[in-house]
Amino acid sequence: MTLFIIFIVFVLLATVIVQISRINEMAKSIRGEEQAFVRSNQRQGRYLLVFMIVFLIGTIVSAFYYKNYMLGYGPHTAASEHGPMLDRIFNITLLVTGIVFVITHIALFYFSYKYSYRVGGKASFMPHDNKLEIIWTAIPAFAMFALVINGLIAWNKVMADVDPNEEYMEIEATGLQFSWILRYPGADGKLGTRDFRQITSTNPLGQDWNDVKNLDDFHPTDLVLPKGKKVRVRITARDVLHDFYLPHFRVKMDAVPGLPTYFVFTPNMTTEEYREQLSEYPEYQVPADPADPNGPQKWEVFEYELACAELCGYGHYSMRKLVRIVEQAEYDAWVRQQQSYYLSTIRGKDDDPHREQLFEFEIDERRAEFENAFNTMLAAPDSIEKIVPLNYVFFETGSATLSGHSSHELDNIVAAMQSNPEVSIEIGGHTDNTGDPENNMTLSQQRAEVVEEYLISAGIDAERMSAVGFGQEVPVDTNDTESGRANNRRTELRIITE
Ligand SMILES: [Cu+2]
Repeated sequence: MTLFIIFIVFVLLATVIVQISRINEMAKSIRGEEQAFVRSNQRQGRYLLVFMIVFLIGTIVSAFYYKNYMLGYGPHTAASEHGPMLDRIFNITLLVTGIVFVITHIALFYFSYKYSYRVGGKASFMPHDNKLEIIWTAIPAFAMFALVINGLIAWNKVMADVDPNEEYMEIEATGLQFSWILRYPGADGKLGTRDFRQITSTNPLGQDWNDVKNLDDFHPTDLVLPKGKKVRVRITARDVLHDFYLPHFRVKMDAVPGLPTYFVFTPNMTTEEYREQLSEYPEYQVPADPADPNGPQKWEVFEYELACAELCGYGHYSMRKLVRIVEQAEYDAWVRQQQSYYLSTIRGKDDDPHREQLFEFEIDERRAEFENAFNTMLAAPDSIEKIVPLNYVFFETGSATLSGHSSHELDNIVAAMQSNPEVSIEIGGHTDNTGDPENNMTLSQQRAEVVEEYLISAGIDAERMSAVGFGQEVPVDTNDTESGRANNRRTELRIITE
């Protein structure tokens, strides 16, 4: 409908113009060719003058109306250290071109008016003027030179890479159709190596799991950074061109497949501080959701964002990520909550090259888990059965042969027995419920005895231990059933204190 109306308006306008020119033609023949020409020329001159004034006023009014959307002005100040410098350059360019725009605009229309056709008027003839040539060549050349030099200085500062000796953190952003995968280096502070040939559905970045630096790298959902810390972002793409764009930080860099780029910047305002600043502007003091006038205001729900600034396909719009700038302490807490991609997704799976081996930190974790369970039971009142599950003592199927790094857990028992000489234990053996119950009873007894023998050979007095087989009875319930481990468990300890 709107389109139709616009179409009709254009048709009517065209008709009016044609009619006016017809009337002009007729007037010409009535009043005489020359007189009509003079009149029309002067009228056009006046129209152009009016256009000049209306257009200039319009420009000024709109600039005033939209002033808060100019870079570095009002609520749109930069939230990074280099940001104000870029804003200044944009604004200097705007000022210079703005002045030129106003002067040429006035000259163009005013001269059209001033020199409109006059009967008997004569143009002055000036074939060449060196002085004029020099002036109108030199002034723009000088202005351009100043702008470009200024820009180059800023470019070199903004694009400077980090000095390897200074303190900075490095993260990685990989664009793909249609999302960003962020990668943080984990506790070692170093990003692991990647190889595109290793990209699979479970390994979206092609991280090389043989590189230990990869094992603690994590892929967070949001881009979280500490305020005041220099960040180097490695930027890559997996398929087509994308563009890593953080508008509030004046960060914008293409993500190119096969050609890593980077951007170094230092955020200097937390999300909270930026919101605080926005709260002073009326355009942010309105409800964030127009349908909910009593809901939070626009400044309260403001978030920094990461976007893709390259039209990379139909899902381009969905390449948005939340960016949060927080104080260092909050950042550290956030990092502690993140789980390494390797541990959460790859560990123990078929594509884990380390599945047969136990990492130092896993041994430590298991020790802590055992010590915690042992000490808790030790401190428990004597009225309850003090059962400590041995979650990491494994046996080969249908056999009493220890398997799968069981010695670490057994060593934990040795240590606990040594530091608690008053404690005696009963080692309980179990089996699953497949096979013959009688055989299972024997097997469970053998398993308990294998554990006992291990402890004896490690120097624990046999007097302090007994081994009992429970066959395929479900292990005595402990607070551990929720983890699902009770089903795998083949042995447990019962602590006896006299
Ligand atoms: Cu994109």
